[in-house]
Amino acid sequence: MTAANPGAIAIVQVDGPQVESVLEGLSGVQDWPEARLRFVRFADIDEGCAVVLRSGSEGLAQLMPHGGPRVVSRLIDALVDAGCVYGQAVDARRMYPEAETALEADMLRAMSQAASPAALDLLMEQPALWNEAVGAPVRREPILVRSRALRRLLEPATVVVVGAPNVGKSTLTNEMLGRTASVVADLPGTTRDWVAGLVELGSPDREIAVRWLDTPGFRSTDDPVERRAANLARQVIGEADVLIAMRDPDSTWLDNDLLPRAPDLWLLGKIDDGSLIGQGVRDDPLAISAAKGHQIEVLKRRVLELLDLDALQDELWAFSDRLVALLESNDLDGMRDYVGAKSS
Ligand SMILES: Nc1nc2c(ncn2[C@@H]2O[C@H](COP(=O)(O)OP(=O)(O)OP(=O)(O)O)[C@@H](O)[C@H]2O)c(=O)[nH]1
Ligand SMILES: [Mg+2]
Repeated sequence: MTAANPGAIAIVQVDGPQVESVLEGLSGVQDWPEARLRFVRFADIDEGCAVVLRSGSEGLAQLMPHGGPRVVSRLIDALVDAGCVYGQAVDARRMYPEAETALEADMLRAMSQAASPAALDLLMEQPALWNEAVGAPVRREPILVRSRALRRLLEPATVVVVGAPNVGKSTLTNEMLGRTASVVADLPGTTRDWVAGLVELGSPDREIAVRWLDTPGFRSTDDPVERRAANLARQVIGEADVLIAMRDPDSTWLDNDLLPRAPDLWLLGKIDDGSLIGQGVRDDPLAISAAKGHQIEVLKRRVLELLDLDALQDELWAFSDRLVALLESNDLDGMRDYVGAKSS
């Protein structure tokens, strides 16, 4: 339940039949009447507030340690040692008792976790769309394919920029991030580590977040620091959903064997006079100027196209693991139940 960023106070929720004994084991305090907020020590980890909100077979407790990631992760480890199960396994209907259907509960959970604002409108449409859809035979395969692309609205896609040193990768990353995240210098080999940030693509009313990664420039070198940087870059390229190759008018493309996979989009940087445009392929790269901001909107659009997120409409989205499983197994009764369709 903790906010995605490090916060002052985290909330760790425990639910199940024995929340009191879990709290007792962790804090040494024995008496846990419902709704009494107590200030306790959480083993040797931290101190903070804890409360049992509901006892009994559907017990619910909340622990409020300091929000540092290390504290939270140690507390979770201690809870797991005490027999708790961590993770998304928790039924969303327990988290959102106000939801009328299982689908609606999962929708609320997805909305609370979505990386992209554009996910919200689309998620809100899902109860009505699915209710309508389960009345007739559903064409499963296209929905599953589409849903894999749309999943990137919940967990952001990763975009990685690679290229020789000094071609302007960090300048482009800074332009995308709208702040100075990467060190820019007229000195090849400036970036020694990868730098990442969330970039909003899409239109103002349909913002789509992607993780944008700058990498150190590659080249054949004996310098151990640069070599280490290149190895790091190769690691993050493996995670890329979109791989962008970049060069400038004075340099050539990276050797293909330096990269673990082929790029999806080819950029020619430092075209400040806007004299070229280009298609974005190797022989005809998309010409941009990060310094002047030329073609940056085109670049954003191309990335969204590659992710298949450029044209969102009100469409069926198997946004939860449960929906995907029901579709894959073609369980129509289970689907109607999940969607809460009125039986006819
Ligand atoms: N004229 C012009 N100069 C640019 C542009 N983009 C980057 N530069 C300049 O090119 C130089 C290198 O830019 P960086 O962004 O540091 O290049 P890089 O690819 O990150 O370099 P490494 O981190 O060393 O691999 C700097 O002097 C930038 O100011 C551009 O669009 N136009
Ligand atoms: Mg750089």
